[in-house]
This record gives sequence, structure tokens and C-alpha cells, in this order.
Amino acid sequence: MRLKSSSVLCALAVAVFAALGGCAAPANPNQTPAAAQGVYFMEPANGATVTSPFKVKFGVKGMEVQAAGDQLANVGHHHLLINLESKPKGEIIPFDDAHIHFGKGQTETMVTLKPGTYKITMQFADGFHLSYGKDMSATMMVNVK
Ligand SMILES: [Cu+2]
Repeated sequence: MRLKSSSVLCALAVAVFAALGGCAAPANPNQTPAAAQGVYFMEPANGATVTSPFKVKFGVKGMEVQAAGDQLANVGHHHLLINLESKPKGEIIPFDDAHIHFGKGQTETMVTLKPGTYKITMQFADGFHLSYGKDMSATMMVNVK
């Protein structure tokens, strides 16, 4: 009996919201789904010494790579942050020399850096460049000769 009346209430609420247009707004898709397991550098190895330009290959587990443009659940694109930590979840990733976007859906790139030791962070973000946060990032060190 109780179940039935709450179902009726629920249906009524849905009808009211639909009439007001309230149901049209989708949930924020900048959500890390349960299946997401993170990102990782396939290349180079952590602590590697490389010669510039060097190849960086990106890996992602539990989500799909897609070109930027549409904010869809369970998809995103890679970013490389130079000498920076991961970007907090929901924050936009800036477009500058320290934040490189791979908005065409690239999964590898050639990086040019002056000689030195760098901390490089991979950051996965949605189609609007909003970070998926620390859980979808990976940081490592690389020595450029
Ligand atoms: Cu981006």
C-alpha cells in the first residue's frame, strides 16, 4: 500500500517537473563512473631519461577517449600538465604552455622540453575540458637530456 502511494506521488512529481521543464536538465555528466579505474603512462617509464622531443603514450582504464566538444558521461580526452599536480574535479583545464590538450582524442604525442627534470601529470577531462580529478590522473618524473 505504502509502495503504491509513493509510486503515485513519484509519477505525479515527474509529471509536474516535466510540465515545468525541470526534467529536461540532465544530471551533470562530469561524473567519474564506477567502472573508471584511472589513467597511466604507457611511455616513457617513471624516472626515465629521454631526449627531446620524446614520445608520450597515454592509457585509460574504464572510460573512453573521444574528441572534445560534447560533454558526455564516461568519455573524455587526455591532457598533459607540465610541473603541475592534477586539477581538482570539475575545474576547467586552462589552455597554456603548461596545460596541453589532446582534444582530437589523441592517445600519444611528441613532447618538446628543454633539458631538465620535470614532473608531468596526465589529466583526463570531459568534452568541456572539466577535469575528472585526481582519480583520473597520473604523475611521474622524467629527465630530459
Ligand atoms: Cu581539454
